[in-house]
Amino acid sequence: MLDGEILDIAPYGSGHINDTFRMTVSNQGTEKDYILQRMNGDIFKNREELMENIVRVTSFLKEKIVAQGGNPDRETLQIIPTREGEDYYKEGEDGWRVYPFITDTVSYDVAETPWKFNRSGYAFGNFQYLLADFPAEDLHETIVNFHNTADRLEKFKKAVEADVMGRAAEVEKEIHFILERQRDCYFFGEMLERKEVPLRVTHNDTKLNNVLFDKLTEEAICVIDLDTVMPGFAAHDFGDAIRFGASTAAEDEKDLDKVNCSMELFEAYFDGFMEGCRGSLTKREVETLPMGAKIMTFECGMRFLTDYLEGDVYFKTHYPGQNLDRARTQLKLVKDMEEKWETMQTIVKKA
Ligand code: ADP
Ligand code: GN1
Ligand code: MG
Repeated sequence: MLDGEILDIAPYGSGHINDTFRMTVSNQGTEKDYILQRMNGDIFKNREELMENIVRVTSFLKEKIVAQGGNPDRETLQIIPTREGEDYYKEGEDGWRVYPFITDTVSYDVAETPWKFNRSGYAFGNFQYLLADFPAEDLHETIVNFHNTADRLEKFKKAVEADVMGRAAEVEKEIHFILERQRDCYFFGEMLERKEVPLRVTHNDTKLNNVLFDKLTEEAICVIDLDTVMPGFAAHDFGDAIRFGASTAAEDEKDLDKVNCSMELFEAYFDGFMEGCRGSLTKREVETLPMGAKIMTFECGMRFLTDYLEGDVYFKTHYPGQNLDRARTQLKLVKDMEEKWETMQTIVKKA
């Protein structure tokens, strides 16, 4: 519940899913900022369950952070309940939530230095470490089959088949590239069946702009965007971060010559992630980290292309064809990772 007068509400951040606003409230002469968010109801069908997850996870994190002598007001999100004591405000099909705005922080769309990327790796590794004994069975699956790559492949094939926008012919090369590599989509599912890797509580959307950096210390202090915290693979959290942050260009760069996976950034993130996980990953999990990077990038490319074929109904776009540009950068990154496979293996063997 917030008392006071709303002075300003302005769009904020560059997320692809929710509508995010920075809201300034004045109360008895003091101004305070909040993050006001409309959850995307097309994507998150069950906001009740989603918010239950977030409240559980953030309460758990708060206790851990306090126990370790940290500052929970800066190191975790915390939901501000409504006047009625609900976790969020329901307005028809919409759901709105409010978090305190964590002041003097910044989130990056590009890793400015390997060191900053290293710290984001630490933050996501630490996030997973802190949640290692969270009761995973308490979590709802907010998006079913979110990182089930085999299921993403099926959905992609259906979109190609249906071709509702008549765009398939234009992207024949990209379709071919994906189909040539479809075997990879089963990698983690098969590993799980053979019980070679465990399911952990993971973030599942570890891109660089989902962590807040302290402007003063330049440390990555708070993992945000908790909509997809669910049981998953450590290598997926590692891989999704590499996909976005180790790229030498923007996610929608048109000039593919500029798009490469930087091994310097890969190594920086690997070191930070391992530090944050504090030895909790098994040997096999560490071995699968490069595959996590390749598969998360491949899956994301497939998702962007699926959305392009379906008429841009999932990811927010700011110009026509943006999802195709995004898909192309991801597929270029996959190709580049294949060429740098040995280097990635050498880096993870350090551990
Ligand atoms: P989306 O799901 O659309 O990506 P996010 O939850 O990631 O939405 O929020 C979008 C952006 O808003 C983030 O990248 C970050 O820059 C900013 N942001 C979100 N929560 C906070 C917060 N509590 N304090 C400060 N900035 C925030
Ligand atoms: C979305 O919400 P945001 O912008 O942090 C998406 C991720 C994709 C990413 C691609 C819930 O992340 O899975 O990897 O875009 N989130 C959801 O940039 O689908
Ligand atoms: Mg986000």
